Amino acid sequence: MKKSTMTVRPVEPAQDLPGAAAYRPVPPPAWKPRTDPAPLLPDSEPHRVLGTAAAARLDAGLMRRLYAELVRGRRYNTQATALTKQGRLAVYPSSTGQEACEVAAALVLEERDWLFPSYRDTLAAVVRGLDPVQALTLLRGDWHTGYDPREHRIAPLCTPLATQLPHAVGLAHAARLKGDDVVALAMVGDGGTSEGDFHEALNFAAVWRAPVVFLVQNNGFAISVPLAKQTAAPSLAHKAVGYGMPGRLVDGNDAAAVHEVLAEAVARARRGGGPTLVEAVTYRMDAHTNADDATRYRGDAEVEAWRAHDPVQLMERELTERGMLDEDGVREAREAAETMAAELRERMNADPVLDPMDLFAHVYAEKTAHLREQEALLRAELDAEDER
Ligand SMILES: Cc1ncc(C[n+]2csc(CCOP(=O)(O)OP(=O)(O)O)c2C)c(N)n1
Repeated sequence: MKKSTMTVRPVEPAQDLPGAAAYRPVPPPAWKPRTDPAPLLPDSEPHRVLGTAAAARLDAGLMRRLYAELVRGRRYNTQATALTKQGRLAVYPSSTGQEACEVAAALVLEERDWLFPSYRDTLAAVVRGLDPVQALTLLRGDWHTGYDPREHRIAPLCTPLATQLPHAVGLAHAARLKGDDVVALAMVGDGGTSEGDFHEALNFAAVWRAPVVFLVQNNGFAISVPLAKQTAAPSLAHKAVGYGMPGRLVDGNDAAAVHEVLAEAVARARRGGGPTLVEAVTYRMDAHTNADDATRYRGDAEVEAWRAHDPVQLMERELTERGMLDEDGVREAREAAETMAAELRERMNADPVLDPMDLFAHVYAEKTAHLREQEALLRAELDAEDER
């Protein structure tokens, strides 16, 4: 065997190295004393208002509005789910059980602010004032989002997980640069927090102190994946600390608490204090969508335990006990919800008028030769059908 000619240099003792003095245990020159992350850490318990002494200071007008929207929201969810069974809606990711988050997120914003919803958040868009039929257009299977995002200041409902978050940060940062008084509120699920876009959005938001609020609806599952398989973090709100923003933990079924926490976060963002990550602990009562069977991955007992913590019931009970709501108030809210549902049913039962040529209309400024050929073929086919 050939002997190696490589010589091994003996390791020099550290003190002989140039600049060895810098190796002494002193902090590097750029090191600033670490600030205590405690103010950034979430509370150990989700913040609650309903059923606590704090409920005594509730604003009756705001609470009645929250209640009316919760009742309408629940009815909107059951109606939209029914429409999937009648073949009038292709898919519906229900927010039944999560109405407190949806309603509070919409009501906490000013008209000039922006909402960045995910596919599960059509209810938030409706509460913000969007026509329910427009809100369901995409889920009905149309090629467009159904509404003008600029007119309503509601970004398109995002199906690719967490992609709405960097959009929200970009818009909020741009608004700040322009001197516009705008806050962006972005909604995402617990599963969405594992996406790279979540990380990039929160990092940029904190570095730029962008006026943005991130609302994570921790509803327990990403389709069939439970939270315990999603993350090892003590809570999703803890993730805020790593980015340098406060993390807040709130009972996501307590509409008063969610509204309070989000209002504080929005106010903080508006006065230049930067972003906040809010984790709302809630539960998805229905399956992921009408195409999912939740009984395959969770038990009835768990669902029933959450049914006893229903967001509509929690609010109704509190307001009734405090004399802020009487039988007439309950009936009025339910009647208004029924009227909305009947109108939604009727309008969704009408066949939409669709032009198949739209398929070619809005993707390319200049169509490719291939697309032009397909367009001509379809045109000829439709004309031939018209003549028949
Ligand atoms: C980037 C990306 N990956 C995967 C999917 C497929 N997908 C659709 S919904 C979903 C689960 C999302 O769970 P979560 O973020 O907790 O929101 P939830 O549906 O519970 O509201 C997945 C993985 C997707 N839409 N986008």
